Amino acid sequence: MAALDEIKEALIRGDEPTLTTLVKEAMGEGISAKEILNDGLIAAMDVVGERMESGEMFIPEVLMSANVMASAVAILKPELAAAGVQATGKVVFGTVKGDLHDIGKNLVIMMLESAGFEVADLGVDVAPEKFVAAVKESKPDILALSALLTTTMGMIGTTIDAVSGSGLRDQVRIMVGGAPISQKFADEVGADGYAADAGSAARLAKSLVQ
Ligand code: B1M
Repeated sequence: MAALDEIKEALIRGDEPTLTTLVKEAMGEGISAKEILNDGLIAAMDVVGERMESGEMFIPEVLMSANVMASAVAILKPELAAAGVQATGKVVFGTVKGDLHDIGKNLVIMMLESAGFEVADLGVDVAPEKFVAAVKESKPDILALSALLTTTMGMIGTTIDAVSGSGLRDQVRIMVGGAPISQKFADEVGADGYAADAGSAARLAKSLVQ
């Protein structure tokens, strides 16, 4: 679809004015927010990742695309959240220590909030002891851990061990996700659930609190 291709190109270029105009136009043409997100914005970030890996794009350009994506997501948010229901449970969420990626986390948070969860966002580069302190203090139903790097995914296991070590493991369900994470990895580190994307993360969270 031409509109989605144009959206992809504008995001890859980091061209915010064009991107926000195109996203609004696409919504006006009846393209769903979900389609714009998945087939436009997330698809574009995959291209950005490939170009980053091949050395065609550098960190400042990748950051520009990342920031521009946040503006586009803000436009989609009301429609994505439209299916929202009343409070479903409390979640403490963060990207693990050593990892600065937060676009995926923020999308998952948006979907959790639209599914009615109250979410405390601890941000990025969150140390295991900070997660433990937050679980102790906020008593969430779910602890949600995100990791985007193969070098930081092990920190998910370290964090779960820290929660167990503090005696809180049986008081909270733990869900994990991020590009290098799999169901097998989630099972190995003793998580209660794994989700591959923001939509399935919201479904998983609901199932964990039932
Ligand atoms: Co980085 N980066 N990055 N990066 N970056 C990746 C992840 C990479 C795959 C790119 C590549 O080389 N192809 C690669 C990792 C390779 C690996 O580990 N195997 C990589 C690298 C190497 C790095 C650096 C080491 C680069 C360097 O400095 N040499 C460095 C590390 C910094 C650090 O964290 N310590 C780095 C830095 C950065 C930027 C800061 C420039 C920027 C991040 C900006 C930001 O997040 N605010 C950045 C970006 C933007 C990317 C790519 C291009 C895009 C990530 C993204 O936002 N995707 C990425 C390549 C790619 O993914 N295609 C890449 C879109 C987002 C919607 O998807 O985050 O996967 P994602 O989230 C999804 C799912 O994973 C899932 O749902 C989300 C929505 O559907 N999900 C969950 C995520 N968390 C979940 C939690 C859940 C459930 C589902 O439950 C709790």
